[in-house]
Amino acid sequence: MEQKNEERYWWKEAVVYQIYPRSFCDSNGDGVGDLQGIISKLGYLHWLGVGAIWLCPFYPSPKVDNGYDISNYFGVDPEYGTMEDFKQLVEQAHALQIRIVVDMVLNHTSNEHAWFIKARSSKNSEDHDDYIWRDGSPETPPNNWASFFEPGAWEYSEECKQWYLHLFASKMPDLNWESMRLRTKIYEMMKQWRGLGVDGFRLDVVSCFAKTCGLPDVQPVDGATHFAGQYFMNRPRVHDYLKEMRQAVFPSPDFMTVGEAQGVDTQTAALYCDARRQELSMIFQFELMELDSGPLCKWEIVQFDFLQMKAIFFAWQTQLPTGWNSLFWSNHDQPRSISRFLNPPKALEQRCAKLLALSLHLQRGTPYVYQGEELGMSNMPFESKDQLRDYESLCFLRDAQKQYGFDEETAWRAVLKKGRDNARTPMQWDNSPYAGFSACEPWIVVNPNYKQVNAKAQAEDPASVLLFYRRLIALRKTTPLVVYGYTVPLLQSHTAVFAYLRVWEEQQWLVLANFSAQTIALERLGLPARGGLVLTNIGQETNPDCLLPYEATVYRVE
Ligand code: TEU
Ligand code: CA
Repeated sequence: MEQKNEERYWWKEAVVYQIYPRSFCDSNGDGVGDLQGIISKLGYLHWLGVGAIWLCPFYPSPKVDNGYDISNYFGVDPEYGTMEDFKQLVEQAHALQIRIVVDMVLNHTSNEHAWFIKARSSKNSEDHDDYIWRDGSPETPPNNWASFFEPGAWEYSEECKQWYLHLFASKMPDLNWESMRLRTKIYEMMKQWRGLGVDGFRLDVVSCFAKTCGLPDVQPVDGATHFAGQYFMNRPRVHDYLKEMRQAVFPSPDFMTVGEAQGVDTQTAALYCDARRQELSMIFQFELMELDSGPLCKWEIVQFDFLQMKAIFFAWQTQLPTGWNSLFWSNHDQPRSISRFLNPPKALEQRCAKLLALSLHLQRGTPYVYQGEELGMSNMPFESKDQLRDYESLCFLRDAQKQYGFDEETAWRAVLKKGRDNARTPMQWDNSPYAGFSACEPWIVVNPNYKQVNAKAQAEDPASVLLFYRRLIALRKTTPLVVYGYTVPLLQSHTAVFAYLRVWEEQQWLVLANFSAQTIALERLGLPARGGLVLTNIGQETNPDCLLPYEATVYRVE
């Protein structure tokens, strides 16, 4: 395996910690997380060893979609603090060698954004073309597309007597990226955030900016809803926009950009993050996240297939030679990974959380830790839909029967398993009331396991998930093999063990992870000889000839 000399950037070497501000830490006792709360936890993040924070939206918003519906792109929502707080956050994070990545939601705005209010006021307003309008009678939408959240993707405006497109909520109108005038306004805004010292952007829904002109009806494939992804995902024009954005806003490769790219495979991903194309540093792909979704929608839950999971990991490790991977098990849109991928017996939950961490963080790419994942936080046992806050889940419960033919019980079980609120319950800091997140009742229920699962308890427990993440992150900092080593897939057809080599110059590490509840003998599997132990998730001596249930171990190869 020849080792070409890598272009080295901080964003290849850092672990990124994702913060959902609303649920991270409440500093002023109103039950909602805020920027000062994040500032108060920078010491914890520095101690954990992360090199960057990705902040989910904290901009002014009516919060139909908890801030992904932005009403002012350059500001701080009063619930989260002030611009002064943001500047303080950047300054204090930088002082601790932690970089700041902010979320840019550029596919759509809130319907309360000044641009939309002007655009909607009249067909002749100069901002009208910032959005996607179609004529038509108020009874008949321009086409049959469904939105990600609702049965239809069009809303009629009585003001200008036209329909507007919304791929998400009806109060989140899509921006018209065909308009040069709009793109210029967007780039100016992005440069303002650069001016405040941010080190990177996470680009929301980046693969959907370009829509097929004509916006034709979609022919629903048997059973599937009117999902029109072929007309708005990964259209060629999106790369023209990203090249233009790169030159206008972040020409330097040292500035990090990660695009949320639904619908990409390794080939289409390379179009976004092949360094020679001068677009993005990396992307989030969703092949793994869609593994337990049926053809109908994410709510049609199928048992995820371990061999398919390995095939996806190995494809992304080996088929993106000129790009760079992001590595993640979860985020604010996904259920908690420990509940979703393993759902182990209670006694083994801690070992399983470490297995997920080790098997991901030792791959080639930039790891993302979603707040609470480092504690092994798990899904919330919601008791009623009154406890839900997420627009996507509430719409689904309203429409499940009509749109998918799900009965109430099936729909509720799907929300428990995959609803986004599972990831949005308050961060569990300690075993004081409300888990140390807030001094008063938070905006969303706290997971009742906070008395056992919390950062304070784990910081004092040598066998905790938290200290294991800290060791993994430290490994990445001190070992070029972990960052730049090549991945060699092993045991691709083994139904319990996920195994791969990492190769860097003369060094080789063997990563072994047993995703089953059985002990697996290793002798006859043709693995390289196990040398010195690097790290393991079992709190006892490892036996190089077998893997205990859910054991994950890294050996040097002699
Ligand atoms: O997510 C894009 C998106 O498609 C998500 O809705 C995701 O696929 C789905 O929720 C999986 O269940 C981005 C943001 O991450 C998400 O929080 C926003 O709701 C959405 O865009 C609109 O901005
Ligand atoms: Ca607060």
